[in-house]
Order: sequence, then C-alpha cells, then structure tokens
Amino acid sequence: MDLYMAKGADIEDGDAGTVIVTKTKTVTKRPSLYRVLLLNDDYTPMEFVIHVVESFFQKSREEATRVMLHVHHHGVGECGIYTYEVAETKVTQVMDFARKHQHPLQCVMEKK
Ligand code: TYC
Repeated sequence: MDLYMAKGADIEDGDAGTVIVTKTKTVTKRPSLYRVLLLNDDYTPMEFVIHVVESFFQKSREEATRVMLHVHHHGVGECGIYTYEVAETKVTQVMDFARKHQHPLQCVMEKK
C-alpha cells in the first residue's frame, strides 16, 4: 500500500498576472525488508557462530546461543530483519569473517 502525504500548496506565476496554485502529492514507499539467515553445516564451531551472531547482529550472548542452537537443530535460522543495503552488508561481513577463519558458515538474505 502506498502512503500519500499532502505537501503544502505551491504558488507559481503563470501567464501575465495569473496566479496558479498547484498541490504537490508525495508518494512515500516503505522500504522492502529482508531476513538475514544463517545456514547450518557440520564443521563451523558452535562458539564461532555465537560470536558471529553477538558481534554482527547485536544480540546478547543468551540470544545468540538460542539462534545458533535453532540453526543447529533446524538447518536455518533468522539473525535479524533489515532494509536491503543493511542486510547485504551483514551478509558480506559474516561471509568475509567466516572465510577469513576458514569456516564454511553460510549467511544469506531473503525478501520477507
Ligand atoms: N552444526 C555445527 C556444529 O555442530 C554448529 C553450527 C550452528 C554451524 C549454526 C553453523 O549456522 C550454524 N559444530
């Protein structure tokens, strides 16, 4: 659903001596949201995944442990919901960090 916001009246000077009043309507679209997901694998240490969730997704150690265990048991789990650019940045940060530490951890985003 689009949101319509009425802006103020614009006053333009048209033909000689004629004042034209126009109204501007701004259409504001709410940004699409994306889930950032972690995928399970058999090799990435649990402690590493907890650290990733804590440090890149601003979760408490308790919440990060809960997310890690959910992924471990169900194969996939949500770390957070963000606008496109933020979600993309999180995915890149996690993938770069996992590669740097030679873990096969996978992080993906999906449109809500
Ligand atoms: N399954 C991994 C293990 O037993 C732990 C793990 C959890 C790996 C979550 C990835 O996204 C993941 N060491």
